[in-house]
Amino acid sequence: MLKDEDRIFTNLYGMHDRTLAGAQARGHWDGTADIIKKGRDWIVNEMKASGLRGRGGAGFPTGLKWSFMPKESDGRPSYLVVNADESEPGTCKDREIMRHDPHTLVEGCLIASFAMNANACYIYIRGEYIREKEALQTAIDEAYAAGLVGKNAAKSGWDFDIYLTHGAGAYICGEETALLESLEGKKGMPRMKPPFPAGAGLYGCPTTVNNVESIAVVPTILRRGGGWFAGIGRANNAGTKLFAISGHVNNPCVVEEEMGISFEELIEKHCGGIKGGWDNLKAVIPGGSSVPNVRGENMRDAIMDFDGLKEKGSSLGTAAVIVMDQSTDMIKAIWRLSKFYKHESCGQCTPCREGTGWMMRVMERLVKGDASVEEIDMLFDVTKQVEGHTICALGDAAAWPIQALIRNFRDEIEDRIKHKRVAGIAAE
Ligand code: L3W
Ligand code: SF4
Repeated sequence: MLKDEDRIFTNLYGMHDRTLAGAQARGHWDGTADIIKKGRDWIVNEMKASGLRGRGGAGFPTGLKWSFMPKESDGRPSYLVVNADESEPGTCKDREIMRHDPHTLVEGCLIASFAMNANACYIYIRGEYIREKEALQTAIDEAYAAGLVGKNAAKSGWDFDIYLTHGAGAYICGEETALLESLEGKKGMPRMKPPFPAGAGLYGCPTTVNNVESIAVVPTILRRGGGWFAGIGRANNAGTKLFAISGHVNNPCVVEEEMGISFEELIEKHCGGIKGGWDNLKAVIPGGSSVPNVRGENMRDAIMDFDGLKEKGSSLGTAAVIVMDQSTDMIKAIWRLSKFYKHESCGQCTPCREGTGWMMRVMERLVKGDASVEEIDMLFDVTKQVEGHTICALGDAAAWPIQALIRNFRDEIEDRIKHKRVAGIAAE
């Protein structure tokens, strides 16, 4: 359980003043120039020591990612790009940072950009996040007016500019290379990797793309020391983490907790328990809609970190915890996700373009029980042909929920087919 003094986001619920004055009163922007003056190597090493792993879904070590950036310019500028295109169903944690604690992000952008020799940072914010964009722009304007960003930012000797760009509502623009294409004014279609953005990113220049939460925790880590952050949670799973808990709990919420908290404690302490009690828990999607679902009875003792959820056959992902009780039609719930991924596929690679539509149509028939039992295995085979055979992770994201449905709820699918228990699909 996270101690109050270890909390990074002290205004997660917007109970306090989110302006620069309020942020400074809570300790943000304190000694920023001193951190920068310690130099790039110190910052990157401290980030490595902290054990921070990316908070956008993949969990890639942040300090290591920063170390891929060139130390000396080869004539090309370097960039930091912040991925604020939070669109993964169930995920709404970065939204709270940008709404209520935006200065954590702005200060983090300055320090991270300096560490990567970048004089400019672009924040790409989800199209639907209108109020969040306003809150963040206000924080950026305040920081410029106070000399915290701009020329000689925070009196550090480093010139730094920050730009906020609004997306247009496409999920795929949260994929880092599609985001870069969109920033360049093109259609948001993922690029082949390698080259990774650190080698050729925005306008072909060295670029690091980091999630909002990953950057917003940087100033506090550097003020308190990498060892402090590494001391929270378990080895390889360090730090505090924002969990966004939705669905059939008594009190859905976003909360900062210690990595490695048990699922039971997370739900009891912050959500007032499962609706109808633990026996009423049917399934959980623990890390945003892309990650495999887990049967309820297997979830109660789950350790909520990268390794703990891997042991459960799933993943921490974005730590968006979707709770489903016994009233949930699992086949219909996963069909709905299939529909989402089909809609959001950019269409440039065949297994995803054709596969997402094919999987959605079979799922639609399974919802109605209008299929043969043999088609369950055929559907599983198709998900395996999509998984790992596409340009970006959207193909995997479309395949994994269906694979887990078949593994965990095959009895329900077969029962639906055998008894033709028809469930309606509302027009959506
Ligand atoms: C240099 C190498 N850089 C990896 C970098 C790479 C990226 C990061 C992670 O997908 C996942 C996805 C969603 N040299 C490198 C290297 N990198 N090897 O490390 O890369 P990767 O490919 O493992 O993941 P990704 O493409 O960033 C992210 C999952 O997250 N997810 C959903 C996320 C949705 C949101 C949202 O709503 N905005 O975040 C949930 O689980 O399915 O698997 O920076 O360049 N050798
Ligand atoms: Fe586009 Fe899907 Fe291919 Fe990703 S996997 S590049 S979304 S078609």
